[in-house]
Amino acid sequence: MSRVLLISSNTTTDPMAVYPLGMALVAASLEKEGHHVKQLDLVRHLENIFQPIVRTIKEFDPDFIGISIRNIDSVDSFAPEGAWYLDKVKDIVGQIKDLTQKPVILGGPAFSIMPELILEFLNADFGIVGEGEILLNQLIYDLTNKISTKKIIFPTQTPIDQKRFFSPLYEQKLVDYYFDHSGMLNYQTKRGCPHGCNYCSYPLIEGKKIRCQDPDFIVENLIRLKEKFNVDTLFFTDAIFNDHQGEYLKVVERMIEKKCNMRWAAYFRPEKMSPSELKMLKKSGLYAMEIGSDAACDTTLKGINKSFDFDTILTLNENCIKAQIPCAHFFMFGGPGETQKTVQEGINNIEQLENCVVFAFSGIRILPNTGIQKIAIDQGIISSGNTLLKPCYYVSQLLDKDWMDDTLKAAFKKRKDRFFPPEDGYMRMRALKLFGLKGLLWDLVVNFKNPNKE
Ligand code: B12
Ligand code: SF4
Repeated sequence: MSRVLLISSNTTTDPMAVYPLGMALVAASLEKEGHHVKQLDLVRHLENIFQPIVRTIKEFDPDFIGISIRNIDSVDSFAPEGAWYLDKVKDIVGQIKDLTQKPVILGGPAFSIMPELILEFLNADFGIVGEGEILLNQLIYDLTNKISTKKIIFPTQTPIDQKRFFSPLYEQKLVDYYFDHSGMLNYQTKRGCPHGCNYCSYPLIEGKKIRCQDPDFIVENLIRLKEKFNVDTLFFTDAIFNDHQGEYLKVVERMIEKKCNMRWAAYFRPEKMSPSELKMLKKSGLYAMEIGSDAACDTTLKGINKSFDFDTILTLNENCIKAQIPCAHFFMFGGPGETQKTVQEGINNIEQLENCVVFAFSGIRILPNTGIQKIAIDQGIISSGNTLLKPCYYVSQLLDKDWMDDTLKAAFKKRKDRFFPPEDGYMRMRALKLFGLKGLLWDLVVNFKNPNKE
C-alpha cells in the first residue's frame, strides 16, 4: 500500500474559506483501499504556504502527491491580475518537484475544466478529470504495478452512483479552522446537472446525469458531523439542490424524521416551489437560499439558455418572503442579447425583488467547451485559438461595458442589499468578519420587517 499526500492548493478566503470537501472524499476513498493518507490544507498556512509542504514531504515521504485545484480565477471581470490562482499552484508544483521525483497528480473542479492546459502549464505528471475517488485509486494501482497509463484520465462510463458514494474524511483540526472562520461546513448530497445553461461548467465537472446519495446515508453523515465534530451549520454544495426529480424532498423529509436539527443553506434553481414545500425545507433547517437567477430579464435569460422566465424568479422570491427565508439572487449582466434596453429592464425587474439580496456581475467568464465559447468565437469576441486559461469575459457587443458598469453601480449604490461590483461585497463581508461575525453574512442584511431600501 502507498503513502499518499493530498494537498488542497486553494488559498482563497473570499467570499469565505470553504472546507476542501473534494480532498476529504478522495482521502476517504484512498484510506478505504488501504493507503496511508495525509491531507494538507494550505489555507491554514497563508503566511507561508511552502514551509508545510517542505516539512510534510520530508517527514511523510509520500509515494504519490495529489493536488486539488478548486479555482482558476475569481470569475469577476473587475478583478486584478492576482485573482488568477494558477501561478501560485505552479509554484507549489515547482517546490514539490525540487524535493521529490514522486508522481504529482492533479484533480479538482478547476483542473477538470481545462485539464490539458493546466497539466501542461503546471508541469505536473498526471491528472484526473471529474470525480477522483475511483480513478485515483486505479491510477495509483497502475503506476505501482507499472501498467502503462495515460497522463490524463477522463471519467468512465460508470460514475459513482447511489451505492458507492463515500463519507468525507473530515479532520478535526480542519473542521475547527473552517467553523471558526466561516461558521459552516459543507456536504454534497448529489452530483450532476441535466440543464444546459450555455456558460456553465458544472455539467463538465460532474456530468449531466443526476446521481443522488441515499437519504439515509446523507443523514447518517450529517449526524456524524454533529455528534463527532459539533457542527450544526452546513452548505450543501450540490450544483442545484432542488433537482427536478424531487430527490431533495426525500432528503429533507429524512432530516426532519431523524431530528438532524442542523441549519443549512444551498444553491437553488428558480423553479416553482410551493409555500408548503418551502415550509418543509425551513422546518428541516433551511435558513438561507442562494438562487441562480443568473439573468435579469426574459431576453437575457433566453440568451444563456435558461428555461424559466423572470416571473418565475419573482414568484419564488415572493414565496420565500412569505416563508421568511432570506434569499440571495445572482445575476450576470452583459450576456448574449444584452443591450442598453435590457440592462434597464433588468434593473427595473430587480427593483421588484423585495426583501432579498442581489449579487450582480459584469460579463460572463468564458470557459472551454461551453456554448458561450462557441457564441463568442462566432461573434468574433474571442479567437478560436484563445485557450481561455487566463480570464476572458463575454460582454455583448450590443452595448458598451463601461456604460453598463456605471449604470449598474448607479442603480445599486444606495442599497445595502445590493452587491456590485463583487469586490464591494467582499469588502463589506470582510468588515463584518472583523466584528467576529461568520457564516454567509449576506443573510444578515435581509430584514423581513423593514425593506432594505435606504
Ligand atoms: C458550492 C460551490 C461554492 C460555494 C461553496 C460553499 C461551501 N461552504 O463549500 C460558494 C458559493 C461559497 C463558492 C464560492 C466560490 N466559488 Co464555487 N463552486 C461551488 C460548486 C458548485 C461545488 C464545489 C464543491 O464543493 N463540490 C463538491 C466536491 C466534493 O467536489 P470537488 O471539489 O469537485 O471534488 C471532486 C473532484 O473535483 C475530484 N477532486 C477534487 N480534488 C482532487 C484532488 C485529486 C488529486 C484528484 C485526483 C481528484 C480531486 O474528486 C472530488 C470528489 O469526487 C462548484 C461547481 C461544481 N459543480 O464543481 C463551484 C466552483 C468550484 N466555484 C468556482 C469559483 C470561481 C468560486 C469563487 C472564486 C467565486 C467567487 N468569486 O465568489 C468562490 C471561491 C470560494 C473559495 N474560498 O474557494 C468555480 C471554480 C472554477 C473557476 N471558474 O475558476 C466553480 C467550478 C464554478 C464555476 N464557475 O465554474 N462556490
Ligand atoms: S447554471 Fe445551474 S442549472 Fe444551469 S447547467 Fe449550470 S448548474 Fe445546471
